[in-house]
Amino acid sequence: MNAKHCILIGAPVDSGKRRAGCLMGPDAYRTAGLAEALTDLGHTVEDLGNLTPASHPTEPGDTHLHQPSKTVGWTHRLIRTAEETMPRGLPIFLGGDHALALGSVAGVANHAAKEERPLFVLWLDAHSDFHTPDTSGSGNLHGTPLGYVTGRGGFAGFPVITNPVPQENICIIGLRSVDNAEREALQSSRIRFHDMREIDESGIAKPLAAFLETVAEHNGLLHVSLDVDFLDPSIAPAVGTTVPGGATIREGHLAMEMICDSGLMTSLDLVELNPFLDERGRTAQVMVDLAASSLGRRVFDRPTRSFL
Ligand code: HAR
Ligand code: MN
Ligand code: MN
Ligand code: MN
Repeated sequence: MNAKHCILIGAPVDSGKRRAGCLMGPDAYRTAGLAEALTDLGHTVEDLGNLTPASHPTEPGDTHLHQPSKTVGWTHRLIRTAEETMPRGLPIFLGGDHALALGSVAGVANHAAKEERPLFVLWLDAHSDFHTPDTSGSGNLHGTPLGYVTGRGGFAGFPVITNPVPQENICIIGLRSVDNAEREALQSSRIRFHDMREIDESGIAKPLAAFLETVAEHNGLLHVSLDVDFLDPSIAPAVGTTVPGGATIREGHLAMEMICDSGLMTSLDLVELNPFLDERGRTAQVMVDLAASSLGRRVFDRPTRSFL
């Protein structure tokens, strides 16, 4: 693949849920050799280090939400960082929990609007993360980024979404834990979603190829958001919200290899890694290997131009 300028952005966001530990994620990816893997593939790598949230008010006492002010601070910081890095490379957001995607996706969407190109989002996750603060039973904002970036209401105090991602530009793959409020909202939305039952029956390549074709047809930008819990906990235990029955190592790599072959990916999130729950770094390593597959690591070149 063409050499890219990869910009590593440490985003030690830990405010999106109650169980702590995702703040260690960026350094675990560095320790597992992410920069070296990308350099070996011929890319240039720039590491911005670890960001901090923009200044934010103290947390309100009167809400069911967990640390909304801190997540607002992160969202401001990450929108600006996405806008700054997109024109000059391929930003890789090293989480941090999935609340970082409120900012990464919103910022990338602003860049896409400036370029007058549509943004597409591929969400690889056990969960749909389509809540609003009002529908979230847990009050954990890592369950809300797709609600936020599509412009659903209820995000008082958060940066106003100026460029909502159209629902039909989103594809979720890997679902096996969806709350009732999300299920209803998803089913009446235009989001494409594929649960593990469907992946079991027809494989992961078919829905992914169809989505990539759509992105290519529209000359879109493609943001990929890879949640550790997309993978089965037997291969990726280091996540607070394990759900059995996830993607296998080969399903994960096939998805990333197809993304690579498409040449479409313009930004990437690696989220929800909690190194405190890992076993000798193996989950961090799997995530680094998947990122490498998305950026060209392979055994043999495949000359085909089609996505399947
Ligand atoms: N839907 C549940 C909630 O809102 C669980 C959300 C968990 N989200 C993640 N990221 N772990 O996908 O609380
Ligand atoms: Mn998620
Ligand atoms: Mn998840
Ligand atoms: Mn591979």
